[in-house]
Amino acid sequence: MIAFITGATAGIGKATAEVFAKNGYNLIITGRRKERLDEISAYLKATHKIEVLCLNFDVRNIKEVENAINSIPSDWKKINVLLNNAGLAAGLNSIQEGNTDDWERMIDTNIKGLLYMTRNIAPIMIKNGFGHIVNIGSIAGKEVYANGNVYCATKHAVDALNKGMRIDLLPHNIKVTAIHPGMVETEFSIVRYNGDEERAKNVYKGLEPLLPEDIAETVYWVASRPPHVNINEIIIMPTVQANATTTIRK
Ligand code: NDP
Ligand code: 8X3
Repeated sequence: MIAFITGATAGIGKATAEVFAKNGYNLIITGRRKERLDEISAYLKATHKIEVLCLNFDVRNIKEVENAINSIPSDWKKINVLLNNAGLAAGLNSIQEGNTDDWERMIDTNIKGLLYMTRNIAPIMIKNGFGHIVNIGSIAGKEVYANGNVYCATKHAVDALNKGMRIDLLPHNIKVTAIHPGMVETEFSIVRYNGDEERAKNVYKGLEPLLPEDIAETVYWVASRPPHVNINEIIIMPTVQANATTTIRK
């Protein structure tokens, strides 16, 4: 069994790689930080006795995506699961004060990156006659909060694409699932606040957020249902979070 995980150098993608490895999957893992990819690959191979193929590229760059996928050896093309996980929030500003570079990064990564990946992997799955695409959305794809404007829009797009893909891929025996998490403590907030670790820590202060492992277990659970069962989507929250803006803090 083979799982292809984008954004496996940190957070949810990294934790998911480990859960699939623990369950005997061979892995194709991706990210821009090559050193981290190589370290994670060495660790997973040694710990779980699996095979790992590292692909080092930026999901925003269509040529890099195509070259990386064209470079996959044929015995690695029996891809059972694609996890479209690479993504980010950049900034938290009102629409009138938004940074347009941040907008481009979010749109290019969260929407176009996910599309480029799907456009290149879905034909391989169609040829194989099986596959499962799992898209990481967000609670931000289900509701909108102050200053979340563009990030929320990108995750609403993921929600729509998840539904559209399921229809288009239905005749090809390809399952499509979205997982929409609330707060998960990863590098997400450090990236959102442009490296400001103090500000990022405050996001999770006084509450128990989800861990990347919680999402990883969920991804594995949806991918391990019997062939006749597809989980369309899951919204998964910390117990202390009711929606994007309502939490209980100590
Ligand atoms: P992290 O910042 O910890 O991890 C993000 C991963 O995405 C990294 O491996 C990073 O790799 C990769 N990535 C980002 N941009 C690119 C790019 N242009 N090309 C290739 N890879 C890229 O964040 P999370 O694990 O939290 O985020 C994973 C997904 O979960 C995202 O889609 C996010 O929107 C979503 N999410 C997160 C929530 C949270 O609270 N943390 C809640 C809901 C959804 P590298 O930098 O090496 O390229
Ligand atoms: C990440 C969760 O609430 O910061 O997608 O948008 S939130």
